[in-house]
Amino acid sequence: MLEGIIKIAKAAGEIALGADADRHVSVKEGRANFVTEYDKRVQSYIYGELSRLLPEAVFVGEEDDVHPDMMRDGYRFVIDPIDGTTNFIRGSSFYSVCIALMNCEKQVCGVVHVPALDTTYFAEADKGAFVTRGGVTRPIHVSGYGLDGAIVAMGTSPYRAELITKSFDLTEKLLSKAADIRRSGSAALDICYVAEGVYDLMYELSLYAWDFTAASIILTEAGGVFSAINGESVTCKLNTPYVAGSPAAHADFIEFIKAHEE
Ligand code: LIP
Repeated sequence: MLEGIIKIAKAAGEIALGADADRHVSVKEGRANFVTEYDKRVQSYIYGELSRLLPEAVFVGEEDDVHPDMMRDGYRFVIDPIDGTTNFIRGSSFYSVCIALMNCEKQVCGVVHVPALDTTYFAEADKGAFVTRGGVTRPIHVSGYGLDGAIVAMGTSPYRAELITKSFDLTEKLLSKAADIRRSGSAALDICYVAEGVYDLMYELSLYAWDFTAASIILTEAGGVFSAINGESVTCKLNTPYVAGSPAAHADFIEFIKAHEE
């Protein structure tokens, strides 16, 4: 199953790589919440291929017209066809094709393919996490960093204006302990960088399941911790504030949030 999903993610990535200069951009609800013809085309391709791979599965995808409750029995694919759409529109390499397979609340496997970087992160439950980059595959594991000296990634959205000040206030506070801050524009890619030990923590005050589910499977299989920002599980929530980190950085972050909210 995992090999088949990886093959589909890579083929989907070729659609994005072959995009016209005109991405055929439209705006969803809220300021700068972009979607392109390619987000829809990639999602449609992925749905068609996965339906052949696992006919009994249902789908939750960013570009669906209606998003069902995530608490569903049986197999469920959670898909972001292009995570980092604004980057994709502007020609940045930091966008990813995300495919997660869940069986109710159980993580089965996750694939995050970064087409423009020839990089594919993948993991299967209880079998570890891996990255294939330039044709070379190796296991990945989170770092040993706590919050002190950590590379902290964060995300925020112009279309969640009510969270922007809180996001940057928290980032400023974290920078009193962290080594530096990063913000790629693709949550899935940032979480995979945490899984690879390149970053140590990633948080965002509001993100959808299609942005984080595949990457969270890779992160936990790489020894990382993924939770809501208060430490609770997020497996079957559609939209939530979340934090991903090495065990030490995640624990420090949860304590840091408690100390700065009191
Ligand atoms: C993106 C997220 C990112 C967030 C952006 C955007 P999309 O997902 O991955 O972390 O900060 O605002 O939501 O919309 O490009 O799939």
